[in-house]
Amino acid sequence: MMDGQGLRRSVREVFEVRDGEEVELRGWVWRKREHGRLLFIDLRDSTGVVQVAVNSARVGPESFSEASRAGRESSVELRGFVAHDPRAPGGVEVRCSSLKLISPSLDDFPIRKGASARVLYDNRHLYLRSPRVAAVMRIRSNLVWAIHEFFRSRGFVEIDCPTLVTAAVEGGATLFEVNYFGRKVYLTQSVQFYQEAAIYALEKVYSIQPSFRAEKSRTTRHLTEFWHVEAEMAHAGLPELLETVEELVRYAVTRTAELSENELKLLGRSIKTEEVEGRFPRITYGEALDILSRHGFKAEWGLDIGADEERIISSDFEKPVFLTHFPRMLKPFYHKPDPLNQDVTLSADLLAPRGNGEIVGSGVRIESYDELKARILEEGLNPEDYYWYLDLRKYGSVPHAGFGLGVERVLKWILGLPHVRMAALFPRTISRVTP
Ligand code: NSS
Repeated sequence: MMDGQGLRRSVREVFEVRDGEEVELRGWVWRKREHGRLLFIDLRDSTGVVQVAVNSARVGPESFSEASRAGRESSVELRGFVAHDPRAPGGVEVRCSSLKLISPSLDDFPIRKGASARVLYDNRHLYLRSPRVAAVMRIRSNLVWAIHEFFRSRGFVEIDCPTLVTAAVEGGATLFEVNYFGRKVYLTQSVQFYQEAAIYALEKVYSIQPSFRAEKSRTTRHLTEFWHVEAEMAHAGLPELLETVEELVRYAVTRTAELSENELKLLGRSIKTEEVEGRFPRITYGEALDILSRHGFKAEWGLDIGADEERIISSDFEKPVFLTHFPRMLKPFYHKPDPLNQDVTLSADLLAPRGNGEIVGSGVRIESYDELKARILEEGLNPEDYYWYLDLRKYGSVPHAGFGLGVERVLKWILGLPHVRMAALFPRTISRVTP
């Protein structure tokens, strides 16, 4: 039926063309209202939603019958004339001249207003069609784009690392096991060790790929599969590390806001770019304990800074705050002890403001072979599992540092989402691996 290629428009374009222009649209029926011989279809495509008026007096009987049969989420193709009409949502409607049903909905669409989170996520494959969910996914795409821009402009080389691994990076408790031809291997928690190998060839590297954690905790910020932005730099110490993390977060947040104007308008949200302006405050683990004591916590040396503690600390700040110099016993073996105080490490977590908690984990790595081997043994680990990681310290070791940032955690913070699962296309949590 539809042959006028020149008339084809996206929904967003309809709001920009002049009154009376003829357009051809393809999309899905988002909502429909019937008033006898007049139907209103809210037509959705990837760019937005526009009201289409289908009047039986103006379309042929065939088009009207197809429009009548088109239930929610049916796919349709139509032609019509753009009318600027203040009664229509957004001030524009398309007055339909012909309509073809591409494919009807075979059942009632399972997602209705007021559906529970369970129904929404059991039907994530259909829930994605919601313009609000789609807007979050576009913003996510913009954030990842901005992160690539940052690293590329700084001379980092993107590398892709393995997902199947044989040893833990972030402790054995959260490893997922995989049966690898009868041998036990794991899903990666972090590509850090592979990046450490790559800096001897490329000096500054980054990766954006999934990490896996068998997190037993049911919180609003833990996924079992999340997208991890990681970077590693040769010849870097704590000052350069914090500088790079700060600049990345500032650039990524500001640029995402700039790229996502339409989506933010649709969501009725704004990204608080003022939160990332200026230097981020830096406090030591010891100073964090003081803050916690003031809030009534029993904050003794060695206290693990978990979700509750992070919430309290980050509520005290209007910008992201670096928490530095964690005690050795709280951090994985690869963290370099501070030469000025061997009890603490040259490590830093970045906590997002407004109680959002950790978005970045980072640190300077042990560069000495003997020291690294001693730490592996001290943790009760088998040096043979880490033979190649130890090798890196045998041949021209250099000071180096790196970090990991969670994509979904950053989106949760900047968009004010109540749960990280809203930032993932198909979230995986302790209680969900489908769809
Ligand atoms: O465990 S981290 O704190 N650090 C690492 O994995 C280092 N090996 C990274 C590195 O230096 N290359 O995780 C880093 C970040 C953390 O701050 C969160 O933003 C995110 O990864 N992360 C998560 N996001 C969602 N869900 C879960 N379970 C999760 N775990 C970490």
